[in-house]
This record gives sequence, structure tokens and C-alpha cells, in this order.
Amino acid sequence: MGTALVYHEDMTAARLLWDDPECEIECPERLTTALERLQQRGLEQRCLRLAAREASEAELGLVHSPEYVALLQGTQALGTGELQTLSGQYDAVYFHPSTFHCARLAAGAALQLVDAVLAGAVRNGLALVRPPGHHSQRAAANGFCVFNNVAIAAKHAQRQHGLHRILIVDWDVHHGQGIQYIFEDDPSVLYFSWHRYEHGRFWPYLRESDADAVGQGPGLGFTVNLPWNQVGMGNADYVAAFLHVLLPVAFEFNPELVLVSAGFDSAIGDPEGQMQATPECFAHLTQLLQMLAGGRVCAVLEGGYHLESLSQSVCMMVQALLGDPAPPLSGPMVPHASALESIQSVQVAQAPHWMSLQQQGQRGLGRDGASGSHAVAVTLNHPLGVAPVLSPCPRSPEGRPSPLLLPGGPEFKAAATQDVAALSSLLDQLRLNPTPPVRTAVALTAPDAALALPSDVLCEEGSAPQEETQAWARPHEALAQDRALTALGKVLYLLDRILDGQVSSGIAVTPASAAAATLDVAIRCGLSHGAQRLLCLAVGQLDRPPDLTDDGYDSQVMCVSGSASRRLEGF
Ligand code: Q9C
Ligand code: ZN
Repeated sequence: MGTALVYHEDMTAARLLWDDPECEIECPERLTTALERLQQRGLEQRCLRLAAREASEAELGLVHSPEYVALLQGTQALGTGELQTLSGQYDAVYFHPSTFHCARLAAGAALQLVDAVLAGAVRNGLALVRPPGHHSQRAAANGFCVFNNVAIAAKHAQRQHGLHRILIVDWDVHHGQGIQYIFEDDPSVLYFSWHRYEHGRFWPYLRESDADAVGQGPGLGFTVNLPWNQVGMGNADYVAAFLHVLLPVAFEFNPELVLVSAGFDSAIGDPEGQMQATPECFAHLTQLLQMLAGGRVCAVLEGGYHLESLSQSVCMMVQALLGDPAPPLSGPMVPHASALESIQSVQVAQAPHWMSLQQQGQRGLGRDGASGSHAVAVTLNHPLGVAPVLSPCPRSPEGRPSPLLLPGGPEFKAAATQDVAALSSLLDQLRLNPTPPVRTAVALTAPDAALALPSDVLCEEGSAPQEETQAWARPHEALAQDRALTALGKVLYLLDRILDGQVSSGIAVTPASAAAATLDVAIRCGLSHGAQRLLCLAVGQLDRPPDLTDDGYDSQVMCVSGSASRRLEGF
């Protein structure tokens, strides 16, 4: 099953007819350049090409008022002066005599893509459209957007295909407030958006773009906003946002379809976003999204104004949709402190609504014979202004937090302990125990000792008991080697820490030849400790994902790796 590319040349007709520095960046070359690059790289030829159709009046009516649609229909006959006057009634919008036609094609392209994916003609796809859609509202154009392409496609998927759970991932650098308004009380559509926010000082300057806007009424928790309060966010920040916010929530939501508001103004070079993520990042994000909804990912272009960055990012996304391995990410994979703060604030705001964001300890599986209490050092930048603190022990014998360990000095410790106590009791009352954004342990084997680790990472020296390690290793030839066996012991030890809730994630280094076997053991070990569903993600190259179908584990494990992606039947 392939990848659809939906396009129509007519969508290049609309352009700015007067002087307006704010609007001139939304130009026809955005589409022509991206498409040319896809052809150059031989990617367009590998897709199923679909010519966009116009959305019908009834389809536009799924989201927009009849009066607004009629108003737009009327713009086809207006002269330049009248168009400019009407444009002035909206924020950051320009109309052209072809705008109505283009906007109907843009919405129609999104509909066609969803129809192709839900009919099973293709697995996934991209609609290259303009004007974009995510700022547009029931009766208002906004931010270059006329009809809300993605929102219309979501409503259509519900009405015409009977879907009950749709995830919208909006990685455009602006907040898609239009989509938020349309679905804010609707629990059947989960809307995730990250956006340049700068504490409210960036367009569209809305209070409701902040992390504490979580939806309303039955839709509480189904709006997830991640505001970036600084420019310069890069690959590490985007991947961290996916791993620590979007994917846990999305996995719990279990969507039947993923719609992507794919704006590439969040990529490096874009004048609007001022962010640093490289085009390759979008291949990784796309790959991660394909773990959801059986890979049914429909992406619709939103923003993206740096022609070179836009076209490269589009190519990366299409490559990933086609199933090609993602190129490695460049730069230090360390998230910015401001990004961790933002991620933390989303976790706090969303924790009441999502089990996957609640304190690890509350759902630790526990394990007989686990060693006593532990405290894990973390850096927590809480919006209340608390200095670096520690996460309290999630599971101590008395059921109370155990003494805290700090990387800093003793004076630091006393102050922080007080803050922790105050914060903990506050959060206890609110039942809002924050999950630290990073709580990682690394198991070092001798040759990895040179790894430079962030100060908040816990270095574990322990290993699982030798007999246990050997028992797990026995069926695997690849684990016979000493170095592989040592690494396996470390992995099992880390897994133990994760399973009893003391650590949220761990890293260990294993010889390449033993990677698949180690992963196989880790999966079996996880399942044998009662994990209900297991998501297995191999970052990098793993030629052979472990084969578990013979053991009846196939309904619980989903494996995705950088080079090979496989969904086991019935997951
Ligand atoms: N310098 C989309 O990306 N101008 N729309 C903001 C701040 C409006 C963006 C001015 C930007 C609209 C789809
Ligand atoms: Zn944008």
C-alpha cells in the first residue's frame, strides 16, 4: 500500500495583488518549488498522484457558516480595490479573484486524501495545498487561511466514514486556533499543537494558545497546546515534545486516523518561526506518527515560507511516508531548558486527563524482591518558580517520600527540600504530581564510560543477577559473547528499575550484533512482568525486528524501527 500525493496546479493562481509585507510570504512558489523538488528527488513518481477536486458547498458547511461561504463565493467577481478592503476586515489575510476556487481545491484535496486512505487505496499521503487552513474559523478567514482544510477533513471522516477517534497533529509553528475552536468541546477529535508563543507575545497573541487551554466540557483534555516560549527550538526539542507529550497521549487515545496540519514554518530558516529544526526532523516525526492508527497518516500542508527549507522538509516527510529510513538527526540532542519547561507545563495541565502523563509511581508494576527505596535526581523547572528539585521516591516502604539525593551541595539541598515539600503537598491536593520531563538512567559498561552525560541522568552501575541474565540469553546465539551478555545484564537491570517505577527511561549500549536479540529479551521480559501493551521503537538501524509471532505475543507488541517498520496483526 502506497502514498498519495494530492495536488492541483490551479492552487498556484492566488497571489497578493497589492503591497503587504505581512502577506507576501504566502506565495505560489511555495507549491511549485516543493513539487519540483519532489520530482527532482524521484519521490513524486513513487506516489499515487491524485488531482485535487473542489470541496462541495455541503462539505464546506461541515465547518463554515453558509453566509461565510457565500461571502467568499462573491469575492470571485470583485475588483482589486474591493478585495483589498474585504481582506482588511480579517487578520493577516489577502483575497484574489481565484481565492475561492483555490480554497475549495485545498479543502477538496484534504477530503480526497482522507477518502483514499480510508478506502484502503493508499496507506498514507500528503496534500500540497494553498491557501492553508488551520487559522480559519466558522465565519472568518485568518492568517492566510480561508477554509479549514484539516477540520473539514476530520468532520468528513466522522460523517462519511464513521470514525470515532481522530488525532490532529499541528506542527506548524503557529497555533491553529481555528482547529482548536472547532473541536474544543469534542472528545472525538484530539487536537495537538505546538507553536511559537513567547509568553503570549507572538501572533496570534491568544491567551487560549497556552498549555492550560485543555478543551471544554466533554472535550476536556482533548486540546493539547505546547507553547514554545523562546525561538530557536530544534530537533531535540521537537523529538522530546513527541516522546514526552504527544506520543504518550496519542497512544492512550488510540486514534483511528491521524491528520497532520503539516506546516513547515517550524523548520530552520523560516522567517516566521525562527526555529532550528532541520528538514530531517520531519522524517523522524512522520515516522513516529506512523506508529499510530495503523499508519493511516494524512498530512495537509499549512505554512512554510522559506522555499528551500520548505521543499526539503516536504521531501523528508514524503520519504518517511513512503517508508524510507530517516536520515540521522544532526546537532546535540539536548533539549533547551525553556523547552523542558514548556513540556513540563503541558504535563501538569494534562495530567488530570491522561493516565500516561501521571506520576510513574502510581502505575509502577512492582516486582517481588525489588530493592528498597530510591530517589532519582531530576531537574524540574516548575511554573511555580521552584528551583531544581528531585522527584520524590514513587514507592518507599512507608509510603512516604524517602530522603532526597541531590547533585548540588548541602545548602542547595535544604532549600530545595523545602520547596519539594511545599510543591508536593500542593500537587498532592490537586492530584497533579508532575512527571519530570527527563528522568533517565544510563547503564554504563566500561567502554562507554567516556560518554558525556547531562548532570540529571542517573548512572546505574548495577546488573541483573548472572543466572537470570544467562537464562534470558540462552536461546540467543548473538548473546553468547561476553560483551553482549554484560550489556544484557545492564539492560535487564534498567528494565527492572523502569518496571518498578523508579526510573522512566534508560539507555544502555550493546554490541550491534546483539541489538536484535537484546531487544527480543527486553520485550519478552516486559511482557512477562505483566505489561499489557508494548511499543517497541528502534532508533537507528535494526535490520531484523524481533519475531514474536510464534509466541502469541502478537496482539501486544508493536515494533517500529528506523529501517524497517512492521505492525503486527491485530494490535
Ligand atoms: N510576524 C500560517 O502559517 N503574520 N499562517 C504573523 C508575525 C501572520 C501564518 C506576523 C502569519 C500567518 C498558515
Ligand atoms: Zn504557520
